[in-house]
Amino acid sequence: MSNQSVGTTISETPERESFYARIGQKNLAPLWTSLNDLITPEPRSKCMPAHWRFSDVRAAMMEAGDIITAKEAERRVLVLENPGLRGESKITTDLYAGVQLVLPGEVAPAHRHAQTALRFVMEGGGAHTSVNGERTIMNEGDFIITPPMAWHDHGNESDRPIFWLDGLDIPMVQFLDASFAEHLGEDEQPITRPVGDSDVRYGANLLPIDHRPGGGTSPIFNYPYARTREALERMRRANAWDPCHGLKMRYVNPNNGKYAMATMATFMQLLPQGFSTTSYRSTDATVFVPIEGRGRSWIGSDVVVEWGKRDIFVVPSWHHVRHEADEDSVLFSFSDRPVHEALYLFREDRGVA
Ligand code: 1HN
Repeated sequence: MSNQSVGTTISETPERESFYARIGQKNLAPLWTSLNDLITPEPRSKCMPAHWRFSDVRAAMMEAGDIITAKEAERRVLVLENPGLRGESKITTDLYAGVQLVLPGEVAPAHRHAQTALRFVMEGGGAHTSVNGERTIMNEGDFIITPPMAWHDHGNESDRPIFWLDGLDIPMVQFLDASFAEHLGEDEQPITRPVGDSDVRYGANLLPIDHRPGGGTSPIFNYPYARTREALERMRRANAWDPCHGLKMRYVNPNNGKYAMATMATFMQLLPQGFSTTSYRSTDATVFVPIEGRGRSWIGSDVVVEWGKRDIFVVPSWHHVRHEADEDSVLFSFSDRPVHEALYLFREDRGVA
């Protein structure tokens, strides 16, 4: 019963076909021919399990570095296109992801837009991004937020290339027809606050006495890896492993205890050497980026991804996933879970214990 489709298969007759053609001219269509595809018994997605090796992405990015500057491109990014959604600039049905390269001495000029962006630094360090008048230094493993309509520009004053993953809610904003964007007209925005200001102001389990939380985005815009990694390392001593996730934490907005961004959830998880998770599935298609370690993940019924440090892989909605770590492994991940939860659509299945 539960796996049965809503509606039945309708056979076509010449009379029906000619009726559909006639009403089509009046912008009308029968529901009974498409009901099965509209109301599916379980999520049915064009989004496919996918895997990008960092070595491939890095090589392509360095070639991109030879043919275009960050300034000319505005953002020198290679889009991670889900193989089931080619040409749509989507890594999942409602999320965008790309890998961005800023070479030493380059700038990516200031602009702002309605879309929320997350950055996850994959390789390099000592570059910076500025958000709303404050700079932060970007280091490997850092999770950095660009809130909606916040001016942002990036620069690399270090002596090595920096690569990071951009995750944006572009397809979601596109679906809602709510995109706005503008250029500042300058490479860099004016800096009005010292480096680290929002971290000390909002990231030390304290809030300014007259702080009035506004918007759905965390006021902390850089969650440094050093601190996240230290937390995971100290928690592992409790030896309290979740069978589905190992040790998995979510990044939090201190204003409200919710996710750090309104549209995207971010997580960091530790899988110790030799750990095998049990099978898990949830409605939020998830993008994983291992930042340490090596292992494999079984996705759905027929895909195995052998992942290493800095690879990227996708688990589509409602696909079972199971991870196995060959070394101590740390996996960053993000998804559209806040939207599922806000709309009471979130479901998860932790399997049978
Ligand atoms: C954007 O603003 C950035 O600021 C990166 O680094 C990727 C992809 C589409 C639209 C805006 C950035 C982007 C983007």
